[in-house]
Amino acid sequence: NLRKPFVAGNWKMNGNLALVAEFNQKLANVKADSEIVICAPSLLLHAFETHSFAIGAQNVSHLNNGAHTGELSVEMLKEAGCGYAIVGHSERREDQGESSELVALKAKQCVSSGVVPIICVGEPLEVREAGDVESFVGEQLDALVSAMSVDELSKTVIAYEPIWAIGTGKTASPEQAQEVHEFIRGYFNKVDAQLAQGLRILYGGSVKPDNAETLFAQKDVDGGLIGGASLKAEDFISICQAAN
Ligand code: G2H
Repeated sequence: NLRKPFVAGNWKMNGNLALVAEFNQKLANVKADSEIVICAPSLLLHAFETHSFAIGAQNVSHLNNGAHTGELSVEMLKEAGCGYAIVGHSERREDQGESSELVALKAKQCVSSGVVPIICVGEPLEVREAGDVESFVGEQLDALVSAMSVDELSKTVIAYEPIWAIGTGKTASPEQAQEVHEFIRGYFNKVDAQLAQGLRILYGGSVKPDNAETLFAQKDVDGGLIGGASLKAEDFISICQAAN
């Protein structure tokens, strides 16, 4: 397998300096063959001691520095030690009205500064029930392919997060996840075969220590984006080890 397993924690709007200190201590000697990233609130990033894992942001501006009140530029995040940034999480697509076109610009901005965007896609329940998952996710991917070159796309990570599985305790079955991951890889295969082979596609949505291994064992699942379970060091560590 030429794709190195990848596990990213998404703390969302949770955590504090005490939790960072706990993670610094408990993750210091973790042995895992996967790439491990913690995407914490940006104000906490400075406090991580990143010896055994990397850090990432949960959002980034698509613009350079300038008159954009409240935004953080990719260069600022980079200076804070970020190697990664989540873009287009469904919570932001919903709460902040981020369009797929904007998400693509954010991803492109990350790549231009050498930050790896973790680009989230995924369908709501009514789309799944209507049998339209592939056209819905396909449109989210279309926006990426129109804005980015093959070389740029090769410097990204994709996360498939079915919205009905996020924070609900309902996980997609390994077969449901594999089906969509295979569709996503197939989509990129039509763009460029080498791109598709190397692209890491993560699954996100209620991943826990007891379901991680079977999810990660699927052929096209290269790791996970972990929300709730990434807030407990022990759970997060065992999920990281399940990705080896
Ligand atoms: C999906 C996931 C992390 P959770 O949003 O991005 O969260 O694991 O809590 O469902």
